[in-house]
Amino acid sequence: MQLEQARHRAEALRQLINKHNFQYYVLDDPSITDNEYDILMRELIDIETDFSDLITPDSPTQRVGVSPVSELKEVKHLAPMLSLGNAFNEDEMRAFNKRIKEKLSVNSLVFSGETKFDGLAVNILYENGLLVTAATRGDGSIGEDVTHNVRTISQVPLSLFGENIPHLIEVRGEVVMTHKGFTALNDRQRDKGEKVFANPRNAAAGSLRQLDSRVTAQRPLAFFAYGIGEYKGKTNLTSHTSILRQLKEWGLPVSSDTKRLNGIDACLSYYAEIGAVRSELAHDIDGVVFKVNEISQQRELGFVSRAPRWAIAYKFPPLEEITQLLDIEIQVGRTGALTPVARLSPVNVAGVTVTNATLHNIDEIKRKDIKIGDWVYVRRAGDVIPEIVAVIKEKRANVSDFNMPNVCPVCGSDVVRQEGEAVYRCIGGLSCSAQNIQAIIHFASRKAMNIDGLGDKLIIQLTESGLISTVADLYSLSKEQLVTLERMGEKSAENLMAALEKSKKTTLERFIYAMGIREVGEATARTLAMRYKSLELIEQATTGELETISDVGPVVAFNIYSFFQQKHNLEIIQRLLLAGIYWENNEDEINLIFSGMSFVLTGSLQVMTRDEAKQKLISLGAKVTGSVSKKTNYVVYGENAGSKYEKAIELGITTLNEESFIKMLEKEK
Ligand code: JCF
Repeated sequence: MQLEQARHRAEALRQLINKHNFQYYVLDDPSITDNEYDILMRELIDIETDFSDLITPDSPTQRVGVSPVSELKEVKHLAPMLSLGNAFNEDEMRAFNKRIKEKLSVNSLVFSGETKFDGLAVNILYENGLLVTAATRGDGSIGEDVTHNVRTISQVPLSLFGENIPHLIEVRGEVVMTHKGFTALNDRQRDKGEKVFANPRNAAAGSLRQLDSRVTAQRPLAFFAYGIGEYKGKTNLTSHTSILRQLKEWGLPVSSDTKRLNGIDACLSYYAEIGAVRSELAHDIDGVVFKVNEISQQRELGFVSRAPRWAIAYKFPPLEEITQLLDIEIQVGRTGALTPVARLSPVNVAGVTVTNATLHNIDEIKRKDIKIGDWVYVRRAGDVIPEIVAVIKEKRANVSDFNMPNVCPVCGSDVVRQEGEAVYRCIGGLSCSAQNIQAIIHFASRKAMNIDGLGDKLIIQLTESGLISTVADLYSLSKEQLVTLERMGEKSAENLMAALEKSKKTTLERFIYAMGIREVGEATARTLAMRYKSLELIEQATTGELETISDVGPVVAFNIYSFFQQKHNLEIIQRLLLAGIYWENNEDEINLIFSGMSFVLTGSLQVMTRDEAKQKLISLGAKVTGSVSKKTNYVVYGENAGSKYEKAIELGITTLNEESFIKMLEKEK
């Protein structure tokens, strides 16, 4: 290729790639596939390898990082980077409102509201549209030069595009890390035996202040612009919201949660709205920033020390706190799996007192190097169970190692760990009261025997009072016994007795599922019921025979076989049948309503996935095929259904939209 030709092609590629970068990283709306993007990148890299003079500082190839610097140099900001005053409650917000209304002698005010990202503030200087330097906030006047690192953040444009590009502009924003990126980074760090970060903010800061930008390039950093500093150029920026709009038009990422707000009450509602969705956001935020929207009013208000009078951060409580790990206890589940649970010194995390955190399994404890007595960061993200993020090693003193017990803490049976499994199990089976309670809970559950009103708490009450010890005992309960329980009235006792009676009529598949055989879920239970049609035959099946059933592998076959080898289990089954549990012994009872019928699914379904619909149909005896023919009985179509739908119409086959399909399933239940 000739130099001139290469120059043109490289320029075109850069523009194209930068556009796709913007669509992907800023708008979150890519218009080409990753593969197509890679091909464009590849071509540009090839040209720049052949003609190194053509490499420009804003080339998208220049984001991979460069050789390490020896230290971070100092950079003086052209305009100082301000800090923000804080408000912690409504009164302080109203005082802020009153203060500025008086200063401006106005009756009403328009604010802008935005989420306050919990990351690291940076100042990016663009000259004639090109990224020149990027610096941390530092003390507000002088920061550290992190240009080499900020260049690796895909969201940050290396050159601005669009209209009215100023001769010079300082863009202010926050470098952050998503929760997802943070978790993945910490996992990688642990695997490599390197430092883990306590929270996304620290991880973002650590990543941004790297000397080696090739490391930064591997870190999942994001950037949001929230304002400008020094500015030289034509301007029509008269409000904060217009600044944000303009930044976005130049290709800078701006938070989508920004809102123009009329008066203080609208601000307070906005704060509540953001607070309600805070835990669902991809990034940590530590509050909401309110600004007087009009720039002319901002000028009039001015500053107190280093903070603008016209802005305030209304803070949220932190989602993460430090507390001490007092002990690690073991919970025993239905299948005997032992789960370690952290007992914490009670700590209030964003309004909720946290005393426990899940530790998942021993591998997790080892990975995070958690020891009893450690000081730890606990984090509450959304509704999920609180988690220990990391240990504060510096505070470690008088700690003890945690080991999985050799015997079950509930029943004293042996504990075993199968090869390749992370899980330890108590082998006590139903003689272990913990497993027994979970087994009864499973037995009574909706998809099993469906005993209405028999919930977890009541089952624990019944076992602890000695009224029942196995599922078979449920059917010998009397109303007189039930009313002796705390919080159990006449009416509730009667209801439970009726629910027990009603549950006696069941199906073979429900009954098998209710037994709680390990790894025998609804689907396997149904298969077994359809295949054998009788409990006696399943009881007598050998592992070899069971393995011939599709979806039943050696492990499940063994689980089924050994379940029925145990005398205890056979006795319970006997007692249940004697108590009057029954099902019809013929095929019809197994609800094969679509037996012999052929279905085709096409288009995208909204309520269930196509796979779920397929499983459901198969379980009801239908055949689900990929193409429409004269033998097809029904075509179920979702959105954007194409040729299969047309073919069905052509052949005069009944078509069902999703709604009618679901209605049909419900009617047939
Ligand atoms: O998101 C932020 N962390 C944030 C910080 C947003 C803003 O609008 C800010 C800020 C710090 C100072 N505005 C100023 C003036």
